[in-house]
Amino acid sequence: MSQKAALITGITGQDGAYLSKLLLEKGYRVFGLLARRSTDTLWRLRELGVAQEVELLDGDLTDLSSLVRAMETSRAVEVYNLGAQSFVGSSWSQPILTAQVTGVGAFNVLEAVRIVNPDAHFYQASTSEMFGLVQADRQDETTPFYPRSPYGVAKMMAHWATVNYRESFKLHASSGILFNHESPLRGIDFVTRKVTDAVARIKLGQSNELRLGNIDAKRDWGFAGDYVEAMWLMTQQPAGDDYVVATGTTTTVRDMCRIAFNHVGLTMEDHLVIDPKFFRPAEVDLLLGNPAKAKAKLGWVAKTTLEELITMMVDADLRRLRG
Ligand code: NDP
Ligand code: GDR
Repeated sequence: MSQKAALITGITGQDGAYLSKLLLEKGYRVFGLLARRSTDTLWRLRELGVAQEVELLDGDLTDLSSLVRAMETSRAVEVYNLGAQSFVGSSWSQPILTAQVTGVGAFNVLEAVRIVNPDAHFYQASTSEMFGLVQADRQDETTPFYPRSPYGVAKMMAHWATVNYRESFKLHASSGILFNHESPLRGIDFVTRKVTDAVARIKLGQSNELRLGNIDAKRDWGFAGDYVEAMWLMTQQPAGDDYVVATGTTTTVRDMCRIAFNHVGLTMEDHLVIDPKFFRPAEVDLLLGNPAKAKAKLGWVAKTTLEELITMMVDADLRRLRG
């Protein structure tokens, strides 16, 4: 049997790196869309030892022609749209860019699939940010959406485009409504990695404080390595569908932070400073997912606890800072 090809947008991001590794291990030929940047963006792929094995194609989510070429060159039978302006905080300062990359970008990928290979199985990286303003104690596939950031609004467009292309054109299109997932490869702006990096620096005497915004917010945090398996399982199903992917437990930013400080024998209260600069114009107060459908239909469950995740990230930051 010939080797299956997959195309990943956002291959240089956290999830792109873990998904590349997973698909390579499964024997896929892995292609990735590489956006033009003036700085090196391949560090995550190198970190997981897959930078030489993936095949990178120049392109941008805002450029349909580059996506059509990427589909033609890769002959992909599975397409994972992970590319996005994914930092919620920046979406208030760059709402139009976020809409174009994160919202219209998904339409562009769907169009490229429809034009080049409508039989390809498509995965959209949707998000618990779409639930936004709390309307249920636990969110599942039936919970109404109420996005609270330009990022959440852009992701709504991408999500409904996915549903619509499934219904209009019979594409095998799935939307994974993933709750927060983290790893040592997480971008430094996101709160878990900001915390683990700061804790490691304080432990090594390179810094003394950590400045955060709203530490009362609650998140359902899992490990990115577990979550990319759910993405792949969705594209293997007989038909496309929507799935919530979460751990089913929630924790405040405060308690997540305490785990990190405790792990290295430091007291959080000695170093944590609340800085109004990091509060958001509108907040998502509580995210707590119900992954029952993913368990029942995909056989997927989260394997990593928050304690294991945060200690793994602190240890990785300590190793990195020690050089
Ligand atoms: P990252 O921010 O780590 O990665 C984003 C990726 O998108 C990078 O590869 C980036 O490329 C690429 N990208 C940005 N702009 C463009 C563009 N104009 N054209 C092409 N590529 C572009 O995100 P994650 O890996 O954490 O998340 C993956 C996806 O899942 C995202 O869509 C995110 O919104 C979504 N998501 C993430 C969750 C999480 O908790 N991590 C939860 C739910 C959904 P470059 O490196 O060049 O900037
Ligand atoms: P989120 O993740 O917005 O949930 O989006 P982030 O880690 O940025 O924030 C989580 C919560 O922590 C609070 N917070 C802070 N956040 C940051 N980044 N920096 C701070 O200093 C700080 N202090 C408090 C935030 O207010 C928030 O409540 C992530 C992204 O990966 C999205 O792309 C993805 O869709 C969602 O997760 C699910």
